Amino acid sequence: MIVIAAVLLAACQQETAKMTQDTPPQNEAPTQTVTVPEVTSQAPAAAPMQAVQLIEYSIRMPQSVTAGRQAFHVVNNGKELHSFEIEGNGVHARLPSDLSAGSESHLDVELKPGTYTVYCPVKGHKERGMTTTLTVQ
Ligand SMILES: [Cu+2]
Repeated sequence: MIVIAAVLLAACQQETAKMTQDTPPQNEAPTQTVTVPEVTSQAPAAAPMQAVQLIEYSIRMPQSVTAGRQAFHVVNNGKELHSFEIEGNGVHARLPSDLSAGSESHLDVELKPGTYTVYCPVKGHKERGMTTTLTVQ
């Protein structure tokens, strides 16, 4: 009797699982409609994503990007604390907080054509090689 009840329950749960699998698309649709305008207002032109890797002691990233809004996706692949700062042509932006090993963050910057200096602002790291030049075209 318990077995049957369990089987019935399992069958019932499967049915519920199927139901919930079928349901999300319908549920997601209104949520997406609500979310999209919010995202759009934050990133008007869907800024291109630039991957940045921080290690001891260098910064791996594209040497040139196109002008406009750029989204830097910064990952600390090193063992020490690192950060990401970009400076030039009146722009001076930095990650809101330093990144511990393995963590990542984003920095959105509006860049005009020109040359920018990118470096790790953690003490002594720039001098050890965590600096590079970014050309914006
Ligand atoms: Cu560093």
